[in-house]
Amino acid sequence: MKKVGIVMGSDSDLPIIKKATDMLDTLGIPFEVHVYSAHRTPEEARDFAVNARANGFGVMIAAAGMAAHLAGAVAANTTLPVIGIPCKSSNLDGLDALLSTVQMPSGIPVATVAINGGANAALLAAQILAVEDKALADKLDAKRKSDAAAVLEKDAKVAAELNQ
Ligand code: RP5
Repeated sequence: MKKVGIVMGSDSDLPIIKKATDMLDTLGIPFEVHVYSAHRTPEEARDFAVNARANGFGVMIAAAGMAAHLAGAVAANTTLPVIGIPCKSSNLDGLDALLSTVQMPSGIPVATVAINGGANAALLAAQILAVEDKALADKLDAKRKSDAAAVLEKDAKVAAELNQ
């Protein structure tokens, strides 16, 4: 299976990335994580993206806060799909990172998930890899079913408690 390449702008983004790596672990998807910044270590971020396809990656996840240019910088240097996670890390509650990540110019797309959306970033990466991987698609189907069952269990509890 192709790996997921994960990069974060700072180790202060780690709690968000942990949500992604936990989900990938659950699904049995291999990944590689790095701390590379679009601003502080631009060469390393660029090299990771430029070499990603040759190094066995199938999709990239990039997480950053504040003036969050990392996902865009990765996307500029690969045609692998890039998923951006805007991180809440400033006085602007993540809105700065959201806009910096999502507002890409035509030609260089970044699939942006919600602010701090680490789990969804991993699930989207899994869904991209599952296009060519039936076993992984089956795992994703099973997860949807068990997630739905958990919600219906909560419905039954709330209904039993509150409905007349
Ligand atoms: C961004 O600035 C990082 O992605 C992080 O979210 C934010 C703050 O970084 P640190 O000052 O905590 O290293 O580049």
